[in-house]
Amino acid sequence: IVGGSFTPIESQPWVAAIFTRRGQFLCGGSLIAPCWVLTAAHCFEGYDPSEKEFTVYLGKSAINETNALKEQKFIVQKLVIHRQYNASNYNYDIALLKIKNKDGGCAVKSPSTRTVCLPPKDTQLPVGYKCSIVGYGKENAWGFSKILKEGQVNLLSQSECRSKDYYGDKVTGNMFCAAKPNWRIDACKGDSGGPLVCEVAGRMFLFGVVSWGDGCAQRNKPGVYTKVTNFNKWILKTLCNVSLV
Ligand code: 4AZ
Repeated sequence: IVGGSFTPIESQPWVAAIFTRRGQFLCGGSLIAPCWVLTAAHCFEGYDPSEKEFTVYLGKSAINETNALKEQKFIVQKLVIHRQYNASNYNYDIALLKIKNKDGGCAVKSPSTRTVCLPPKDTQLPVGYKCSIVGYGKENAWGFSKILKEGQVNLLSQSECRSKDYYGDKVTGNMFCAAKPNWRIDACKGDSGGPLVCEVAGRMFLFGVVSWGDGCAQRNKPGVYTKVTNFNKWILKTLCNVSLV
């Protein structure tokens, strides 16, 4: 996250950190059910989905620190990448991970670990609505923060984001944009897959998955997010179908 501030995991306890089996940090994610993490499909480019060679942590405040008292560690039992994911334009940039710990269990609720709500289908927040992005990604051109950060961004209209100066028709109906009017807060490399959450009626809902952008915190180049409300059915179907397997 460029701009914003450091935040304890207890403030965003649904944030997941996805690593390769070799311990390389890959992406963020969001815990939407005790056994399920929602993330971006593009995180797994170059990996064989059948390998499922990933480790997922919950309750982690920094990606290079271990706190055994707070964190929970999982392997990936099932990786479901949206069938229509298009690597050339990041359309349908959404994936689900089914996680299990070494005893076969899923996430246990604690001050550092909790599920986030999914917005009811057809929920539309007004343009300008303030939401939060969270991640362990780059703070600037030089390096990863490695410590969890949070920043506040405003939702942009589809027409603004699809304007010629912004992204034109690169922004599909499965995407939305968010930025700060001064362009100083944005998601960046390493924040991919992580949450954009918005507070509605005192509860936090997952509206976006960090997907792409032209650089970070650049004028007229907002962050682009996968529109979670387009995928209610896909998420429910995946959780139900796969749970039976
Ligand atoms: C990335 O490379 C990335 N400014 C993620 C988000 C944004 C840009 C790049 C949005 O993972």
